[in-house]
Amino acid sequence: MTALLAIICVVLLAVIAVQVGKVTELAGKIRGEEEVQEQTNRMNGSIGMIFMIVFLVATVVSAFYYRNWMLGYGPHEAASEHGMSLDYLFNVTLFFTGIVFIITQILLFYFAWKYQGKKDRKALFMPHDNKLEIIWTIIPAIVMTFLVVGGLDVWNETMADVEPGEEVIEFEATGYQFAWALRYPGPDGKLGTRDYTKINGINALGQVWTDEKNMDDLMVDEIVLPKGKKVRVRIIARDVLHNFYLPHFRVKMDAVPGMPTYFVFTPTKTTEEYREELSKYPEYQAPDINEPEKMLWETFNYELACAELCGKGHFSMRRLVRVVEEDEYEVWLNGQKSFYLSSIRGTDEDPYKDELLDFEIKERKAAFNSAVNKARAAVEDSLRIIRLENVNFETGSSTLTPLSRYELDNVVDMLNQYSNMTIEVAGHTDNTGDAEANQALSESRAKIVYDYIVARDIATDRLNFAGYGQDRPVDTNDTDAGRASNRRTEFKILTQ
Ligand SMILES: [Cu+2]
Repeated sequence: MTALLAIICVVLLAVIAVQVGKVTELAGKIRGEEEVQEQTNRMNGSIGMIFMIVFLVATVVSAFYYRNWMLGYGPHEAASEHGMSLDYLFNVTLFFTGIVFIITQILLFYFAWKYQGKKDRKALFMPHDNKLEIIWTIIPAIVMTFLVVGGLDVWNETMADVEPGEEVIEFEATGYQFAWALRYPGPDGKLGTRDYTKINGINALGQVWTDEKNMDDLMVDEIVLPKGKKVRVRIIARDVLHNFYLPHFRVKMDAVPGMPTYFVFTPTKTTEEYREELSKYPEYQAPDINEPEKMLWETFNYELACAELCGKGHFSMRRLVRVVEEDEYEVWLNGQKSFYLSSIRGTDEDPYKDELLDFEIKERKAAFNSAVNKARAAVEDSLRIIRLENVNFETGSSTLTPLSRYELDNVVDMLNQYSNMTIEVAGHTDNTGDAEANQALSESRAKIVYDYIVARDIATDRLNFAGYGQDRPVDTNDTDAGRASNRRTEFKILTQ
C-alpha cells in the first residue's frame, strides 16, 4: 500500500513538472522569451542566496550543537602526549581552511545573485590580471608553508620510535579475522620470537617454545597500561589488512600481513580521570541504555578498534583499553599467568614435556623437604609416612613416567643428608580389577622405586620395599578422585 502511494506520488510529481514546463513555454510565447529569462535569473539568484544562508548557519550550528561528542572537543581532549599536538595542528588547519571556506561560499552565491543576467548588462572581459594572480598565489603559499612545516614537526614527533636503551613498555597486537591477539612480554620485558610455521590451533601466534623469552609472555583480553609511561605497540596481521586504532590516544596504524609496523605513545589520563572529565558535561549525565543504573560517563571506556573493513566480522574486533596508575598496573601484571604455563606446559606442543623447568624443580624440592621435616618431627607411626605425589607410572604397568625421576632424586638426596635414616617403600593400588594382579602390580612398582634408589649408591640395608595391593585404601574406591588417591607410592621413615 505504501509502495503504491509512493509510486502514485512520483507519477503525479512528474506530471506537475511536465505541466509547469508547458506553462512556462506558453508564458514565454505570450510575454516574450527575454522577460521570462530575466525572471528566472532573479529567482535562481535569490534561491541561491537563501540556500547559502541556510547551509552556512546549519553547518556552524550543527558543529556547535554536537561539539561535546566530537573527538578533540569538549571533554574529548586527547589522552596521549602526541595527541595534544595533533589536535592543535588539526584546529590550526581547520581555522585557516574554515575562513577560506566561508569566504568562498559567500562570494560564490553573492556573485551569482549580484551579477545575474539582465537585458542591458554586458559581461566584463578580463583575460588576465597579474596582480590578482600574484595575490592568490602568494597568500596561500605562505599559509601552506607554515601549515606544512608545522605539520612535519608534529608528524616527526608522532612517528618517532624509542631511542636505544630508553625505558618503554612494549606489547604486541596481531590482527586476524576477527579479533586481536594481544601479547605482553611478562617479567623479562621481552617478547619471544615467532615462526609462522608453528601456528596451529592452540599456538595462534606461532610462538617458538624453545625461546626462553616466550615462556613468560602473556596473552590478555584487555589492554591495560600505566599512565605517564611510554608504550610501544608492535603491530602485525595474520591474514588480511587490519588497522590498529585507539581513537582517544590518536593512534592509528595499519596491521599488514608479513610486515611489522609499530606505534609509540604515552597515555596521559587514566580511565577514571577521563570519566571524571566527561561527568562535567550534561551530555554524559543521561543513563546508559545498556546499564540503566549507571550514567554514560561512568560506563565510558577507552577502546581499540579495527579501522580497516576487513570482512563481515569486522565489528567484533573491538577491545577495551584501561589506563591505570602505575602501582595498579604492577598489581595487574603480576596477577597474569604466562600463556606457556597455563596452556602449553605438559601438552604435546611443549618441547619440555618430559622434563621439569628450574623453578618447578625448586618448588617440588621445597614441598618435599617440608613434608620430610614434618614426618621426622612426628611421633605417631602413621604420620611418618610420606606420599610421593610426583612419582607416577604408565597405566597398568610398572614403568615410571619420565617426570618421576625428579621426586626420586629428592628421596636419594634425603637419604644422603640423613645418613642413619632407613625407609620402607610401599606400593598401593585401587580396587579395580583382580586383587592378586593388583598385589603383584603394587609390589613390582615398589621394587622399581627401590631399584632406582639403590642404583644411586644407597646401601641396600637402608631400605626395603613392599606391595600392599588394594588392602590399605586411604580414600573411597567409589569415585574417580578416591581411586586416584588410593593409587599411590609412599615411603615410611623407619629410623632416622
Ligand atoms: Cu580487522
